[in-house]
Parts: sequence; C-alpha cells; structure tokens
Amino acid sequence: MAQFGKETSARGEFVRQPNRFTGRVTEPEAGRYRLVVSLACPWAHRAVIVRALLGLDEAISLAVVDPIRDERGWRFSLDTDGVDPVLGAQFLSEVYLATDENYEGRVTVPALVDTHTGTVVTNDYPRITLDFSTEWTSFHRPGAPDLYPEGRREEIDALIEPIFHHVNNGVYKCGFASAQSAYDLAYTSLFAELDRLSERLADQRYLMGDDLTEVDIRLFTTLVRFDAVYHGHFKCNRNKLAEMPVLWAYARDIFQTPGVADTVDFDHIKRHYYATHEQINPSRIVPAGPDPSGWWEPHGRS
Ligand SMILES: N[C@@H](CCC(=O)N[C@@H](CS)C(=O)NCC(=O)O)C(=O)O
Repeated sequence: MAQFGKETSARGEFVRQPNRFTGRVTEPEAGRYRLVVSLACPWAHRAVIVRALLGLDEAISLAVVDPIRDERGWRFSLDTDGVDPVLGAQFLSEVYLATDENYEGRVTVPALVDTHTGTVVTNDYPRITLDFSTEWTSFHRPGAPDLYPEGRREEIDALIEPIFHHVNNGVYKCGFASAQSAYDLAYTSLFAELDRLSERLADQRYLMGDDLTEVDIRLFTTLVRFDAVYHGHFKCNRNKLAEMPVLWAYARDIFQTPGVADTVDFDHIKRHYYATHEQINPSRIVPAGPDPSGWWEPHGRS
C-alpha cells in the first residue's frame, strides 16, 4: 500500500502534490513574517539554512514543529502548552484552514505566515529561498553571501532541475514507490545523478565553482539526510554518502560552514522519517546509528 494514496500514480510512482499558496513578500518588513518549519524536512531545511547564512534570523522569526506528525499533522507541541506563541495555534492545519477554509491537501512545511493576518503567504518552497536572497536584501547581514547571483541564475536553475528530480525528490520516489519498477527507476536515476555530481565536484569546491550558491544548499539538504534516513528507510542503498568520497567531503565542507551545523538536527530527522511513515516502517523503531561525529572530520576542500 502506498504511503500517500492520492499522490501515487497507476504505475506506483510517487507524484508530489503542487504547492497551494504561492504569495510573494516583495516589500519585506522585519518581525512581520514567521517561517514555520520542521527541522526534519529537507524542503524546509533549505529555508532555515538560507535564513541563517543571510543573517535574516532577526527579521524573520522561526517556528519549529514537533518532528512526529500524527493524524492531525504538524503540531506545535514543542512549545509551552503546545501552542505557538506568535500564531496561537496548536496545529499548522489551523493556519492553513484560516487561509483557505476548504484546504484539503497535505499541510506542509515550510510555510511562511503573515503574523498580521494569521494566514499562509506561501508554502512554495522553491520560491521561498530565492525570495530571501533577492527580495530581502535590505535585511541581509553585512558580508552575506550572494546565493543567487544575477549573472548566473540560468545556469543555477538548469542544475537545480535534475537535482530536484533525481536527488531531492528522487529519494522520495525510491522511498514511496509502491511498485518494484517505480523504485528501480528512481534508484537508478538517483545514483546516476550522484555520480555525475561527484564528477563535477571532483575539481571544483562548489557546484558553480568557487562560491557557495542556492543549488549547493539544495543538494546539501538531501546529502545530510542520506546515511541517517535515505540509505535505510528509503532504500537508497547502493552506497552510503560516507562511501562516496567527493560528495562526502563536499557535504562536510558545507556542514562546517559557519551557521550551517546549527541548522542540522539528526534527532528530529531520524524520529520524523522512521516514526511518521508508518507504511514503510510499521514498528516505528528509530535506528540508533549512524554515528554523526564524522561530519566534523576535516574536509580538505578549498
Ligand atoms: N510543499 C511540498 C513540499 C514540502 C513537503 O513535502 N513537506 C513535508 C515534510 S518533508 C510535509 O510537510 N509533509 C506533510 C504531510 O505529508 O502531511 C509538497 O507538498 O510536497
């Protein structure tokens, strides 16, 4: 049986739902918007990293949901009395329903919420980080990196595309496949793409060359989860990240970039995947390993 019936094709492939809310913040205001994330979620993690690297922490507040979703969805149960102190909600679904009372899709993170209206501006995760880079410039910290440099956007977008299909979403297509052939296809294209990326990164520090950009962040959020959850839980097991020397050093380089390691929470990551997807792990037992200390080993890249 499929983990997400509505998002499974007749051939057993996982077909992700479209993002429902696609508003944009084009006149940023400090303190007005709240980014709701799960630290487990790779799509939300992008936004947490970009927010940290650009120094938007004070301008945009952060709400972190419980890593375990029950049948009522994402909960604010890590907060005092289980209520988000700014949004006054117990469940993220309350905010989605305040935005669209007929909302029926999955209630997803990341979501950027307007605290003045209590409604979702956007859950369009690919746009959220790009807007942090391009629309929020007046709130960037001095010396913030340019993660989406104007002259290179086409190249970046062209690389984002295969990484999304084969890697970011590719691991989900492996994990949520409900037919052997759908899994086989996703597995083959995932590792073919990882091999291509390893080759590209063999003689350059980042995907675009010398500078860290948006596309590196997008690849990183999948790589950092690879051995902890995708290798076992999603059956992406040709090899571990730690057995792919170029990608492993590259991922450690990004992990050790000031501000990034603080955004990585292996406990939330493991508990979320293993304890939430009951169709693929009915016992909900969370594995004890792997040992994460290797993330701090010198990466040797420059
Ligand atoms: N908004 C996108 C991507 C974000 C996403 O999938 N987030 C996951 C967590 S990694 C989520 O919130 N899932 C909620 C659910 O499945 O009910 C989607 O709908 O597929």
